[in-house]
Amino acid sequence: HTVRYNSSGTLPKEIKIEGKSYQTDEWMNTPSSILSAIPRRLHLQPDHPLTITRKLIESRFPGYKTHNDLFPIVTTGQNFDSLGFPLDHIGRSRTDTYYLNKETVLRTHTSAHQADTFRNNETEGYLISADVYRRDAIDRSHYPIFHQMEGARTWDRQQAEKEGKTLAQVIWDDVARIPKHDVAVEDPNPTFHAERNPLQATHSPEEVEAIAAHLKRSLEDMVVTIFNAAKGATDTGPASDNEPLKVRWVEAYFPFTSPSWEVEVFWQGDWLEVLGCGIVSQPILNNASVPNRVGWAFGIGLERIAMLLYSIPDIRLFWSKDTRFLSQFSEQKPIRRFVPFSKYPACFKDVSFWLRSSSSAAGGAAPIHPPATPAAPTKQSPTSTQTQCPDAPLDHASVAANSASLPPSTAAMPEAAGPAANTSPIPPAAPAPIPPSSSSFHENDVMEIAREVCGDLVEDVRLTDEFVHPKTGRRSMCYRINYRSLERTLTNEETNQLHEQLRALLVERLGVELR
Ligand code: FA5
Ligand code: MG
Repeated sequence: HTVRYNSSGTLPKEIKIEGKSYQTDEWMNTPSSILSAIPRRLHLQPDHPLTITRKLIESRFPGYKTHNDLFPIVTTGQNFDSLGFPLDHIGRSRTDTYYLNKETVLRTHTSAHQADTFRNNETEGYLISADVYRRDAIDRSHYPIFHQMEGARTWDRQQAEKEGKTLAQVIWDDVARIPKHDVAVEDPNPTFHAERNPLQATHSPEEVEAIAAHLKRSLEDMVVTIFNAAKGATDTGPASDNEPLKVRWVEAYFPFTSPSWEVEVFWQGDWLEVLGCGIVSQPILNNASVPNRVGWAFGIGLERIAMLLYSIPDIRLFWSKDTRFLSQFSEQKPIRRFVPFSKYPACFKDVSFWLRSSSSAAGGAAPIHPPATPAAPTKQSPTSTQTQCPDAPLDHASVAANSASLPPSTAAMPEAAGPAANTSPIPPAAPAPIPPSSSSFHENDVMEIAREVCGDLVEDVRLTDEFVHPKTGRRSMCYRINYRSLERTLTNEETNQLHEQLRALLVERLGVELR
């Protein structure tokens, strides 16, 4: 399974993944650490919390055909084009998506399999659970690999006619079969809205009302039952704060559904997005040779649900092989709140650097040669020698208090921190596809290098300072790296070594100048 890199650490021309060969090109940006995680398939490991979560959700969709071992390497056609992603969509960029070559990516979502699964036309409903890959931030709720479950349900218009019914009638009959629940779910928006959340031209309002009712009832049933299961099984489940479960629907946007919605669950004082869904874009079904079918689809984050169910505090834990983690979960036993084993000390280290001149100022004010002695910056910034090691851990609140230019603090979960990689409703202005040789700086490259050097020994990477030199126009960035193992105390020597490697790789890969 191991992907072999050349001795220089550069990428080989051809890579083999589970017996399949891929030719790489200048689009290749997938590190060996990611490729070697492919065989893990956490959602299939017996007694793994992701497996338990997957099975719990599957149990609420009886009769749906499950696909749990679809291969993670797909074409850009499957991941983007088949779903109607515009050519300039940010999700296609190399800063957001792992490419093997121009036409081949690690799937960024389970929706990559929608078109193929509809084309097979095996059943009316299906569920696809799988590992998905995104270049993203580093913190306790972001990992470059996570797991999603896709679900879809369609109905055949011609079949309805044969039964002498309208499509809407057939669907409402099915809605009546979904179990009822007693949680008051907030749903203030109309099912569709001409500007914000439009109907598709080929769908009647009656049909969409029926499909939306089926979708919403199905997903509410799933969310309510699994959280009640956790609550009933132990009084220390997700609702241990004794708060009643709060769920709400919000309007959303995806290139491949309309109208679209998201489900949010109230958790630790904030609304947390758990899934996206909507009425399937008819061209997807038409292109899949099932033009008479109409229906809904959803995509849910399995880690997100598992973290809620078990109160798992750090997304890296899912990858742990430590029995202190794994032994706490069992498919046979009721859900119990995860008991964290002792938390080991954090070690914060800063790295500050000047960006390459070519990428330092969008306005082109940057000089070609940096001055030998940069003038004093306009404001105080942390230097690369500033560290807070084990005995003096610095928490994020105090960092925030000390740093005037800190970006909005990364909230508990990614959607609150920024636009999801593949579903940004705002198309970027630049023409695409984005050229691979782009010299501009992207934060995800820093994240990637941190992952490559530290693996799971990095808990969090955040920008703590950024400024543009008033005379030279050069841009300086300072990132704070939080080194922490989930399994042991890191030695000073070890973190110093990691940090030195990280600094060297930043220079090598990004051409930055360390400060
Ligand atoms: C999608 O990926 C769409 N494919 C979902 C979809 C499917 C919509 C079918 C409509 C029809 P999004 O990027 O928002 O959407 O991700 C879906 C869910 O995956 C999120 O609600 C969240 O639960 C989870 N998720 C997204 N990003 C992360 C992440 N970085 N870490 C953990 N979970 C994540
Ligand atoms: Mg989202």
